[in-house]
Amino acid sequence: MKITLQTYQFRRERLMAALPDNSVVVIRNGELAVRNNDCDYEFRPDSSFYYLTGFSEPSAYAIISGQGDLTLVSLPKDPEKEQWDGFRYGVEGAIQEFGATQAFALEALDDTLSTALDGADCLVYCFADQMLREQLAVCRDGLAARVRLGAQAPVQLLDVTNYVAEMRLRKDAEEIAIMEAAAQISVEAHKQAMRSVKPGLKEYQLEAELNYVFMKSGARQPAYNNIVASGSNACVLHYIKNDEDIKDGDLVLIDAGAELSCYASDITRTFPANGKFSEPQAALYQLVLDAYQDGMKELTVGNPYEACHNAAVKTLTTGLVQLGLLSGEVDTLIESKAYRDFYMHNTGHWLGLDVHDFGVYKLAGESRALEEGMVLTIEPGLYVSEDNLKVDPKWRGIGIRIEDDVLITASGPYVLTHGLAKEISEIEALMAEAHSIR
Ligand SMILES: [Mn+2]
Repeated sequence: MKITLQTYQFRRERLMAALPDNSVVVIRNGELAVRNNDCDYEFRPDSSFYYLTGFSEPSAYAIISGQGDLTLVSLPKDPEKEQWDGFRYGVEGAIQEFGATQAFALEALDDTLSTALDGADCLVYCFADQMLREQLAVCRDGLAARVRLGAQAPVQLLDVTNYVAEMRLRKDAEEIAIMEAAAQISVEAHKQAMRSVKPGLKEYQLEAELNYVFMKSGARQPAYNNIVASGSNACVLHYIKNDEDIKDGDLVLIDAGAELSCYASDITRTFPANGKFSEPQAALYQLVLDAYQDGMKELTVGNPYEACHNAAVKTLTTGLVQLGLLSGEVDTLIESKAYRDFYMHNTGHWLGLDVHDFGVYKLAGESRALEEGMVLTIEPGLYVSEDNLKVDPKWRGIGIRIEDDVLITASGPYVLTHGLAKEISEIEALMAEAHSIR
């Protein structure tokens, strides 16, 4: 599954059409990062760079000008280096394989930037990219110093971030196909985890099942660090140590998603280590599931983004009162955010090339309306701290989250992560079946 060259070209054309006349865009793909001594982490391209070029080598720069013309600056062909570190496209490959109108070796970066900026009115780059910011400042100073020789530095600076974010927010058919494929790999990984869990395993031994299914299915990496949290570890929202024993009677919360062609998926499921929810676990679980269902109803075209969260909060708060974890009037408890003792995060986020994808959530101070082609997560949860002495001890240390990936369509929410058990009866049945086979 691959994005076509025409799509990358079309994206660059759309970006340039959104920018002022005579703009030049400069973006950078990032550098290899050292893990230890002479070992690097595997390189993962910058999401926006990849979105506009499809080029995934480190140390690369893209200059976009005119109607979307691409100039690529990248590591040159070098047989000796390639013998050790692997293939490089080089100048020829950049033109032939990526549709660049021009390409240069990295050593020509300064001259290439200088030529590209000279005479442009508006320089567009990622303001948060400190290294690029400094390189471009040196380049602009160089042009300013040569003004009597006819050089002309751009006078306007614009941050590219929100322009690309708006484009990335609405997914096209190619992206949706990849995201559904990534989502379905994650569904299989979560099923595998539910089937193989048993008390006595280390959390990371269960994590191994996820990584096995991801890689076997064609996804080389998870989209983010796998969270495999048993018992009260589930109350740590980004728990990634994953090194404790899974105990009989624990719930296990897994938040993990495969990355495919740089697109993320993001699923959370919570299930009992021994295959059977206890009564308090089931009561809180059902409440989170009700909040999920009520939030899902709000994921329709034209509805504000925050409607899903508000619906989930209302359901959760109402249920917390009914179960006796909170006391008072529901509206007052929502107003005072009393639910935040048990539910301290939002009910979702944009999903795409980044797991927390680019894109603003408000426009002019108002929650933005959902549109066809947007992809977001829905992920209500409840987390009762072990130290919460205000609630009955039976609730303490329970952490639950249920999360799926949703595409907004004209006919309602479409769950990309479809087919994965989430009802209590479905989860218990899937686990019982696996136990009987084992
Ligand atoms: Mn998420």
